[in-house]
Amino acid sequence: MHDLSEKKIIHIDLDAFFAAVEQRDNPSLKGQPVVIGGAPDKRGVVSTASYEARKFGIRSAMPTRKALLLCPHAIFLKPNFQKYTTASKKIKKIFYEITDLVEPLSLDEAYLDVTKNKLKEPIAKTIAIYIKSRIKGETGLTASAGVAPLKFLAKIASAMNKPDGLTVIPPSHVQAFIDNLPVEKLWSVGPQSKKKLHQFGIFLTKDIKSFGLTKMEKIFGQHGYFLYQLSIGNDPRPVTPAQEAKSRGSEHTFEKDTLNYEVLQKKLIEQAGEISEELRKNSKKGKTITLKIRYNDFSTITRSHTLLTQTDDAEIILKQSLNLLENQTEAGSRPIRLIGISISKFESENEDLQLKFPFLHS
Ligand code: TTP
Ligand code: MG
Repeated sequence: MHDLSEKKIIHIDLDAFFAAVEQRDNPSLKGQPVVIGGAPDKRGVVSTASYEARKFGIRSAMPTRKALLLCPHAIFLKPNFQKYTTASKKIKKIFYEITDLVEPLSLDEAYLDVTKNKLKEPIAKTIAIYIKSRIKGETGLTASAGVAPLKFLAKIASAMNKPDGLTVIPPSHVQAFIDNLPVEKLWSVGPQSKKKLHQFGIFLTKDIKSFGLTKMEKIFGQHGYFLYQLSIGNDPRPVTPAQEAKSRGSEHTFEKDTLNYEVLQKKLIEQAGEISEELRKNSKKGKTITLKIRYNDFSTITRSHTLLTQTDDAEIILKQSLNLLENQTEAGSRPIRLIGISISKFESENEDLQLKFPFLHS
């Protein structure tokens, strides 16, 4: 195990984020089952549910129709992304006042490495309490925090006492904590890996340890190596500061799968316009245009074209997308569920590459 006194990591995750914002802004929703998501009659899914709604079994990603059956008196609301983004920016600002080593995972979630921090505060728990109270004061929302010397443990810890939780796993408790962790709690273990681990009699993380590195690698390959490292308290992943988005895009899921070529073209016109506007707002230009198509059986393809020069021009983006649609997809003959365009390879990335690999351009 690495020297665990080395690192102090905090994982912050807001509680029932979208629903909490709505309850904050409309007091009549407080204490009520609130569900944020797409409309029940339009194949929408639940984005999130307030803790009151979760008592009825409502969960994220569940069809809204099902949520309605579970709790007919719940209040269903459409998401209001502008509000969520505003709150998200506020919490990020607080994080950066503490350290630049912030790794946001989504609008409401981030890792902070506070081993060294701008507050010069040596006790990570004190920082976590401070962050929670600043978030409450500045956004009116509650957050849960996990404090641990390893990334994966900080994340598990923040989920342990939700909502408004604060859980600390001090270095001296780390190994015992890991030993008794069910394997499915480990970062990177999904339903498939869980099943396979169970088949080998590996249920708790200490079973990975006793299984041994050699056998883990033999059976699970690289993943086995990684899991073994976690089991002995080595999480090699540093908190990695956010990088600027590498692509910009726009996607749309149709209410009904479509065979209609004109409907697809119309959507691409809209999307090319949106992307161009977004690029211009951010003074960005991209070179690679990617069309994404999801057919009605959920199989998904992407097809790309790289231009000779960068662009932010809606017409050029549209022309290339239509070209890809016509020549490289089954549009018109196979029902399509989702269509999207994105653009990547921004100027600065190429400049970076040129600096690193000047021979590429000689
Ligand atoms: P989460 O942090 O996963 O969930 P949460 O904040 O609603 O609840 P918890 O208290 O358990 O942390 O996700 C943050 C927000 O992201 C959530 O409020 C809505 C959105 N979201 C989706 O839109 N779809 C999803 O499938 C999930 C999981 C989240
Ligand atoms: Mg959350």
